[in-house]
Amino acid sequence: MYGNDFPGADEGSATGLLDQVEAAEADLRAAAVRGLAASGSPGADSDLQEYFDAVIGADQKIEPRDWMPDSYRKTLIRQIAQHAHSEIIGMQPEGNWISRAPSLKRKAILLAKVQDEAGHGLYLYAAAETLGVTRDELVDLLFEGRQKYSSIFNYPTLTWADVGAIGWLVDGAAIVNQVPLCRCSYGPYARAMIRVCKEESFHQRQGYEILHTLSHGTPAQKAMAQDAIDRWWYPSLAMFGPPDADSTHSAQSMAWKIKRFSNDELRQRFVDMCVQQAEILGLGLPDPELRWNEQRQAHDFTQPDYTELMRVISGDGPCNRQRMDHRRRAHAEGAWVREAAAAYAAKQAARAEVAA
Ligand code: FAQ
Repeated sequence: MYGNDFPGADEGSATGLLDQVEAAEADLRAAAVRGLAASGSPGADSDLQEYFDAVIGADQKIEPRDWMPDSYRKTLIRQIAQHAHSEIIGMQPEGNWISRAPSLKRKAILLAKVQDEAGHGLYLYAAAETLGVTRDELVDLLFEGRQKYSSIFNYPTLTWADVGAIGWLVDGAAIVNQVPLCRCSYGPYARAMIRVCKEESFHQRQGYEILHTLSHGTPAQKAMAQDAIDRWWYPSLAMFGPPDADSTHSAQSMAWKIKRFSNDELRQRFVDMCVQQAEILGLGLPDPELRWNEQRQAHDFTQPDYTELMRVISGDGPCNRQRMDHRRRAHAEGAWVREAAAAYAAKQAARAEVAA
């Protein structure tokens, strides 16, 4: 189970998703070369809103230097910050298993994976900073409860198989959600997403490989893998957000080409992708209603419990308090690192000034 091990290279498969990331990357480069010549650039008196709409309409990128409506900026800050907080808090459930991984090799892989998530958080905070906020401000907003992080990270990791289920299902859902974000209209977010998706695809494979190994091990190991999938399936489906009818931001975010597909469209895509992969794992998905619908050319499935999603989002999930306490503690304990880095940067800047 290494390398290009997911079956098929169609739209929904993981290999197909990686192809889509590469296509998005090529389009980003082409858009940069093409510039805005086609729509012209705004003169002193031209209508900035009209120019913004033209850039979005022509599938070009809005860059930090460009004028943008305040509500576009606020929506991006909200989504990118929530995404960044999720990557950092998302280190906790798997970090819980670094010291208990079953072998040195598993430990090294998991350590690298969790470090990657830290890196994703950093790219995303940096992308958010291009919109005129600082990382400190965003972290304060999280601590004050005014910004969110993904519901999924409020569930506990009870066994080693949960590390496999997080890789396969949580990183899998993250990729399905994030591949379209590689085509987001805001340049810095789209560029960050390309790198993040390439790494997430590796993460998904490592989770899948853990589950494959367990599923082909002893009956107890196979049962442990099945139990993990049973517990992570519906929370993973809920990651895509409320159903379209209840989604506050989708319509506007899609009009601005921040989001390219609705929450329900992406959830459906994820289910269709997982069914075939579960068969190859030799494990089941815990939904008796799951079946192929010939007419829709998609699987029918049971929706996650959206009341539970709203409860978890509002702070009442199994691990919300623990995650936030840990995040606060880690931030406080890391203060000396931030101070040392700032002192070093100031010293370097002073030296550069003397040399100039
Ligand atoms: N959890 O109107 P919509 C990862 C909120 S990264 C918490 O539909 P929108 C990698 C939403 O903010 C996972 N809150 O919102 C990894 C809004 O509240 P607000 C994170 C949620 O923005 C793997 C309200 O509900 N990924 O897993 C959730 O159009 C393993 C109404 O919702 C991203 O952040 C939820 N599940 O669509 C790391 C991707 N769903 O702000 C470590 C980028 C909804 O008005 C280990 N984000 N809400 O108070 C997005 O694509 C979108 O923001 C959605 C939500 C799809 C999450």
